[in-house]
Amino acid sequence: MKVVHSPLHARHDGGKELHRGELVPCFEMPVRADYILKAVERAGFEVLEPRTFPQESLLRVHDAGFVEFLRTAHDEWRALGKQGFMLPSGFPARGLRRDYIPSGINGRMGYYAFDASTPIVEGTWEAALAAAHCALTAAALVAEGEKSAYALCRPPGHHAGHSLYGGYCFLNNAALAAQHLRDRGFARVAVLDVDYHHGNGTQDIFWERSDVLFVSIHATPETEYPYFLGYADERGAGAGEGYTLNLPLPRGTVWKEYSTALDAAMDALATFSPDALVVSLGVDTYEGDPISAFKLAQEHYPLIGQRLAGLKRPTVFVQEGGYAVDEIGTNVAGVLEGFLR
Ligand code: Q9C
Ligand code: ZN
Repeated sequence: MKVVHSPLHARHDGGKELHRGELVPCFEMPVRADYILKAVERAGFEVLEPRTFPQESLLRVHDAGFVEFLRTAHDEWRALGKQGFMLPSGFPARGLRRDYIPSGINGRMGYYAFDASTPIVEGTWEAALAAAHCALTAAALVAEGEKSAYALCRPPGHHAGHSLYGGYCFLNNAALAAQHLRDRGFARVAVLDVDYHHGNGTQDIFWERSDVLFVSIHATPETEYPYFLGYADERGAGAGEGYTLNLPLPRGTVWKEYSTALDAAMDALATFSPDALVVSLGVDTYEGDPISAFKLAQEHYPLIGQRLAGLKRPTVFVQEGGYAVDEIGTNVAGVLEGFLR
């Protein structure tokens, strides 16, 4: 399996996030990608740099004003004499103007963000764009006939919506890959999201569409981030009604229950019968993850890969979360090797 990776990911570094009431160094750190890269090289996978794509590819899933904000936000910040990471401190919640975009940088940051755990630093745009290009390149490889490809994306993407960033995500890499496959003639595309957290951004982007099925197995938003999306009663709207499937599980979920949910997800995917599959591959379901509470062990990741291979469709893997950095490479390579076995 070909791996697409860019060293530019390291430009997104040096920020802090608001975590349980405290500003702490980001869990989403550059060494994550370095360790995954080592593990896939050790496994013998070929690693390629991403191709570049026109700005229009981003606008297939994202709002133009949002993309422009991400591209220029930190330049504006520095032009005001500020430096270092930028975090929003006010959001358009109930009772406030929700659709007005303030001209000032702090108001605009709050408008486009949905949390204070996703700092923007000087190199964030460069890294996010490179990650998007990794996902688009992996999708292009599959469109050109590869049976599978892995986009080693950092920063991740599945929390980023049409015009919304948060959850360490800026551009939705998996949604871009799915849309690219649609644009290259794959009539039906499915996205399976196995990250610990609900992929609210991907759900948002494809909510009203019947050509892209979104299926997600994640920790219940009753207690887990992102709290305000990912419940089982969310099933899509309009033409997309019935094309979103959420399978929330409680904190403490072990392999037996996870495996049952994975069976249900695979059944839904088989019924939809996609022409291609995109997997939002988070490994923050691991028992050692510092911000998550599922109990999957290393031995379970190859089993997940094997199960995904059973669908027998061209498959693009896109890296999402996973914060137990010492084991992140083994767990990711485990899924990919299990898929190929
Ligand atoms: N108090 C991904 O795995 N922090 N994003 C939550 C809750 C945000 C995770 C803090 C977690 C985002 C791609
Ligand atoms: Zn996650």
